[in-house]
Amino acid sequence: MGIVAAEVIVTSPDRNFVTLKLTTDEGVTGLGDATLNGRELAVVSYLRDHVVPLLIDRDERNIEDTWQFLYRGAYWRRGPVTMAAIAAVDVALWDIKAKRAGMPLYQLLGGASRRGLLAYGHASGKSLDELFDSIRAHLEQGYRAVRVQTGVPGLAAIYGIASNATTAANAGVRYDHEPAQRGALAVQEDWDTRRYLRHVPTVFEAVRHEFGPELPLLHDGHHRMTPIEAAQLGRSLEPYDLFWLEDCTPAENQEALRLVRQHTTTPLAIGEIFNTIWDYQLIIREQLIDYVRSAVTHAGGITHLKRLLEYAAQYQIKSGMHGPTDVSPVGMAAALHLGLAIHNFGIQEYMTHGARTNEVFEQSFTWRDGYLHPGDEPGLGVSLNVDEAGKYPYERAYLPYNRLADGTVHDW
Ligand code: KDG
Ligand code: MG
Repeated sequence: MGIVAAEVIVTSPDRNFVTLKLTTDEGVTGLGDATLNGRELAVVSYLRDHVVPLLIDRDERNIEDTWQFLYRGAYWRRGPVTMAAIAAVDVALWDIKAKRAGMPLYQLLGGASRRGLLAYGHASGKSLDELFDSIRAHLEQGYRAVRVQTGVPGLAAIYGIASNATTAANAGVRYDHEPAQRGALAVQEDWDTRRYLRHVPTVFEAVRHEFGPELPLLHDGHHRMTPIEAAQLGRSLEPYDLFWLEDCTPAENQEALRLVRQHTTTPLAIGEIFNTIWDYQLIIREQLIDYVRSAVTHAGGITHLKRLLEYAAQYQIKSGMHGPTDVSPVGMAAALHLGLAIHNFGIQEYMTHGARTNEVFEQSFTWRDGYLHPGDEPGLGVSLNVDEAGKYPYERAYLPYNRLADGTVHDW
């Protein structure tokens, strides 16, 4: 028994991805996603320079022990770089274990708790007409739930709007007709919370009027509001029955969510930038949120996210795993296996990867009638075509950032 090789593969077919490939002495391979959008090479170095030397000759069967060894053994704990690196090792070890067992990974996690995973896609438009077209296009593609992001009058470029090619390329919002803009420095976008707070409820009113009461609608506040502004937005959206309001306020200060919760019954989702169970400790215990947004890739892998979701389950809080295109097909596959197995699955974010990405990563998942399923191949069900990956070297790419009208940097 033992790991004989650990390779860190960086490829940029439609955007940058970092993948860890482990090989055992029996020739079994496992893949893990370590992609941290905009800071990819920091994780590459963490893995190559610090983690890989510790993996050679380790017993690949001892997943929990390896997790604890990498987490506690580093002395310096938590943080997105560390946790993405640990996640990649953890997922690769689960992939190996499931392949050796001859089972799809979800079987090792307890088997299927449902037939498939309800998924939501990203509809957006600068104007209402564009937004309606985008929602219709998503419904035609089979989506049964949509996230709604809208332009705000007076703001030239804002998060999540398809017609802004830079946002599309860098923010995980990928549209087939828009090429990735890579190699550029971080692009500035605009923000004005008062304009946004006035406009968004009018958009949801129009969307409900056009598409009726049944369609689950989601919205991402992308960390821009203060707690009292978030409370105001949650309350003003109550008539439109959102599935969730995401990242309504940055929650490094978990207690901020108390204030939001006191004022609104709009369900709250948070945590795509959190990376450990400890980031959620208070907001789960006090039931200040309804959905956990962490991705397997960014929250320490299957081992840690499963633990976190089991903690959440005690408080009737469900999963809503992050799934933009900056989570690689390997990270998505891990999410699908975990989501199929746990009892407290809520919804899965799903944006389709580009054609080149799908050539680099061969995948077994299915997408039918609005539901995802990881497939039944042994392991994760993803293989990496190393020759294809080699055609696309890393290209530096940054997320955008925000400034207010007076030039102040604002949360993006
Ligand atoms: O890398 C940043 C993106 O993953 C993020 O902007 C996407 O907020 C996002 C979402 O909800 O998918
Ligand atoms: Mg988000």
